[in-house]
Amino acid sequence: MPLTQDSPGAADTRTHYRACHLCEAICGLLIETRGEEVVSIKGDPQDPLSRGHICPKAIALKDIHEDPDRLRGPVKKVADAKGGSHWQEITWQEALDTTAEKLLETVDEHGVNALGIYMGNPTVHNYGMMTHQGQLFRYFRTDNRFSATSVDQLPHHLAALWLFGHKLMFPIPDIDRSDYFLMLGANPVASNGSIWTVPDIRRRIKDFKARGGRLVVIDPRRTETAALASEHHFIAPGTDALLLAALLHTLFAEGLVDPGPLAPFTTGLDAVAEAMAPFTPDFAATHTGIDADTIRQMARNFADAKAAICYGRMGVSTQAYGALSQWLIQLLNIATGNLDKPGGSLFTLPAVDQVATTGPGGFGRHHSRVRGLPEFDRELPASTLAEEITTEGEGQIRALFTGAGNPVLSTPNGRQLDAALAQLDFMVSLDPYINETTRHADIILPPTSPLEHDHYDLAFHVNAMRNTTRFSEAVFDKPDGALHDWEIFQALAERVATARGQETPPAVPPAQMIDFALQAGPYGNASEHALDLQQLRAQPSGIDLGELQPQLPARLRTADQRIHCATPEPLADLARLLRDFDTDRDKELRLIGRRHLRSNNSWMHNYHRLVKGPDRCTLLMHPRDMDSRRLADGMEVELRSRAGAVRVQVERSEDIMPGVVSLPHGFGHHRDGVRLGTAREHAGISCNDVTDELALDALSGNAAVNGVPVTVAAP
Ligand SMILES: Nc1nc2c(c(=O)[nH]1)N[C@H]1C(S)=C(S)[C@@H](COP(=O)(O)OP(=O)(O)OC[C@H]3O[C@@H](n4cnc5c(=O)[nH]c(N)nc54)[C@H](O)[C@@H]3O)O[C@H]1N2
Ligand SMILES: Nc1nc2c(c(=O)[nH]1)N[C@H]1C(S)=C(S)[C@@H](COP(=O)(O)OP(=O)(O)OC[C@H]3O[C@@H](n4cnc5c(=O)[nH]c(N)nc54)[C@H](O)[C@@H]3O)O[C@H]1N2
Ligand code: SF4
Ligand SMILES: [Mo]
Repeated sequence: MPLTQDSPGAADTRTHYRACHLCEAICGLLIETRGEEVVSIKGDPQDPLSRGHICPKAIALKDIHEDPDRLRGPVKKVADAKGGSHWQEITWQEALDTTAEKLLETVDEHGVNALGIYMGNPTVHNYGMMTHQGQLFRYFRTDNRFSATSVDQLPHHLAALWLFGHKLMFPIPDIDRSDYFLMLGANPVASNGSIWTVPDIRRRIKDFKARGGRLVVIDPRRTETAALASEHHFIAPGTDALLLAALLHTLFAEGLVDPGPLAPFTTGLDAVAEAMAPFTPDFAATHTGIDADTIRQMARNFADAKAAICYGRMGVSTQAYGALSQWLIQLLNIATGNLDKPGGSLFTLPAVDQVATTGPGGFGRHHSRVRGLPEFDRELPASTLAEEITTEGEGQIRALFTGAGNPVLSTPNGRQLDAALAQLDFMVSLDPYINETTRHADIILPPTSPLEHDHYDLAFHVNAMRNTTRFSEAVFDKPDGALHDWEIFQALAERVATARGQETPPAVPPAQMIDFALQAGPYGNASEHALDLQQLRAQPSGIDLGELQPQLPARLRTADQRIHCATPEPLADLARLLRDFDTDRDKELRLIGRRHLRSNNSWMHNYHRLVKGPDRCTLLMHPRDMDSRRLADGMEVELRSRAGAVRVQVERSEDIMPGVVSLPHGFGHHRDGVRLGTAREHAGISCNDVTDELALDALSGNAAVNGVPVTVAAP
């Protein structure tokens, strides 16, 4: 229950059960409050998934709530006499009326595609944004929709759609029961896991190894995760598809392919075998930097393990062969019978089952106007947003809606987008901060703080390594006059409907939708659990629904409930891979990213306890590469690509592969008008001022923010 006391004393201290929504690990928290103050934040040992785990970011929930820079009410940009502008507080009535009017005006005058929409990552961490954005956007069926998906997990969705028939059918690594784990391009010890909700990963890796499990990490950097691994191999950025194809090549060549129980409903492996023929371990060795015998042995170890996992994340998704790599990863799991097997990778059965309740997703049904890039799930690649704003003609974006996103810092060639946003006729942002992106808005609509609304992890139970379910009440009452994200969507939808002479959509709170979905779900009315919201409210640490279970073929959403391995799109993409690596590649340096435990994309640099300490926005470079360029540790260097250049401090490191440099993303808070006081003191520079909007995975349209060719020199 939310707090209501006016004059709290020590006796009024209350403990709230709450999910941390900051990352995909969804840890259970115990938050102690006294009146309006958060007194302490601890891990909830009773949480069946996180078992008391917590990371330093959770404490920042207090900082977010109390941050004086966080907007408490809507603001509009007003021009000054001197040609500048300032922000003026306005009423919700004015903010919502003006926004609805401007959006309608844009589409009435210029057609529906004149409206662009960009939704950022925190959308999936805030269930009201997921349940209610459709209330508004159904009135604006624009082709120009964008999200963080296309700088992130788009290849995972495609592999899931192609092989299993639904964009959300992600195979989840069952580390607690596994013997062998091949991990590519992921650093869960820093990220806490992604498309793999796995709180307390450090302990799980230790337990896995103590049981004799072998963790093999493939990464151009010796990461925090690599440091815990049984084996770590450097790999040249963007060459994972060659390694994965060579692993499959070896399995086929040595008769190690055995899909086991998957065989009766799996087709197309013969065609895959044929397609893998040119991808020998020797070919892969030349380009990846991992020698051929090591690759062969890796394939044998994978096949020999009682239960094995192949998993890849950002490093393999956001690179030139993202979709191909994710498809090959699942083929390895399938070909060795490790899919749908305890200790391998399994599908979840979440209490609110999005696989059953959302559409499967589609690909390439329309293309972007300027560059002809394919849509996925009705969204276009974010790398094309700037040119869709600046290129004149029918369908040019003139008004933009952004929600919970910061594409100026998070999408390739952010500087170009930064300039493009300035030329919009109208921009509105649903966001609590004036950041690098929202500073361009005409109106900012700030929602309630996270602790002021209730919470259900609609997205992350789908990706979790154990089936659990949990509902969190709001910790604090909503302040007078404040609106939740979902209420803002609802209020805008009501105005648009009224203007269009249509019936206003009913306002059903997200919690009520979850109640319906729980009852209709796999543990609902038709099951012995008979779950509903009331039960979840009564057990705020969460309800354990058990380990992941084999579910195939019943769970498959392909038309004939089979896995068709010979997927035409990635099979055809193998020709591109072969062609690209047929000749010796240029010897340019390659830029990759990196994440830090106390950071979260672009938006958590405003909390002192998360940014204090040494500057983290440095360029890691191998001593060999520094010496050949006569660079000294700590020196300011110029990092340059086709798209742009930045000055950054170089940091000497043996942990990075020679030929590779690494820079975190999400910094660059120095820009004019950004109202993030603490972040500006640790401004750093934006990695995405160097990444290239033309560097894409040609198959999926996903941004290739890893493996960008760059030069580094003394300025
Ligand atoms: N070079 C490079 N670029 C990358 C990446 C990389 O590894 N390297 N990673 C990519 C990835 S994986 C991602 S997901 C993207 C992220 O890209 P984005 O989603 O565009 O950016 P975020 O930094 O997550 O922006 C979060 C914004 O949401 C707001 N916000 C937070 N919570 C809420 C809320 O509850 N409601 C509302 N309305 N707003 C909220 C914050 O104030 C902030 O403005 O960046 C991508 N960009
Ligand atoms: N602390 C913290 N946690 C986070 C986030 C955060 O910003 N900070 N962001 C959240 C989000 S939105 C996401 S999507 C997840 C991401 O979760 P992860 O994918 O686990 O995190 P990253 O650190 O991006 O890991 C990518 C790894 O790929 C490596 N890499 C780069 N290029 C290549 C390549 O070509 N091949 C191979 N094999 N490896 C390569 C990088 O060195 C890096 O170690 O993290 C989430 N959790
Ligand atoms: S690991 Fe993620 S979910 Fe857990 S406490 Fe840290 S930020 Fe929150
Ligand atoms: Mo992400």
